[in-house]
Amino acid sequence: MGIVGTMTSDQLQFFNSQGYLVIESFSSSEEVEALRKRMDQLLDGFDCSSSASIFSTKNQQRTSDDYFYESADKISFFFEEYNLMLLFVALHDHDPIFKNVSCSDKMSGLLLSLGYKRPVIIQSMYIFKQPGIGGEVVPHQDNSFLYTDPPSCTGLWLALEDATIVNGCLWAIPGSHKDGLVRRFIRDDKGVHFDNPSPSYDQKDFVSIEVKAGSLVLIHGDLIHQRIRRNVDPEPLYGDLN
Ligand SMILES: O=C(O)CCC(=O)C(=O)O
Repeated sequence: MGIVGTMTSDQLQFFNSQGYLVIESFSSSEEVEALRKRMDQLLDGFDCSSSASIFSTKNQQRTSDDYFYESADKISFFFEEYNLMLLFVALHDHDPIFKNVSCSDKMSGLLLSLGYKRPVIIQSMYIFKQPGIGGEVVPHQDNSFLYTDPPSCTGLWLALEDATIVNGCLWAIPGSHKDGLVRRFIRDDKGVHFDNPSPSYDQKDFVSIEVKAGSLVLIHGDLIHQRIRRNVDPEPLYGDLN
């Protein structure tokens, strides 16, 4: 028998109404450990004096260099603002350990529940989240960047350690996916740009999605979400965002 959808109707209902869903204990501690260990090995082989570039959601022009576009079908390293490093793009295709997890029946089962017939992975990232350093990810919808008509993107975000408001958990506006896609990121002969300006969002509408290591967060492609950086000794929560 083929793979079947594995989400319960309560989970599906939560995802459809909120635009995200946390699946606790999705990955075992052994699986999490194997991914982290493999990343240590990949990092050992990375020469940081070589041609890594900076990935920024605030300055999209930075993501338009050749290094960025050539990263689509291999494992590449990027830096974020403020020294946080991020490894990016085709882990699911090029590394057997990451591929096993990304292409598992467990993952497919979730996507089949969401109505996918033949889910395809188009991008994977591994993001380091040391407390106190690293950039922010401004409010966005993944469908702006991974655009299809009709929309078809769902994000799968696996916590490899406990993710909290201190070390960079996700934040999202529940239900915001129901308002549809607000803008597209476009690459044309003028370079890269958005077709519309960003709306301004009230930070009070965001909820933090703090999760334990091994939890998986499903993110609807139209959900407004972000990452806020906080210091180890936190400032007032919304004090430094503008
Ligand atoms: O995990 C993060 O810090 C942000 C990731 C994110 O928003 C995204 O990849 O769309």
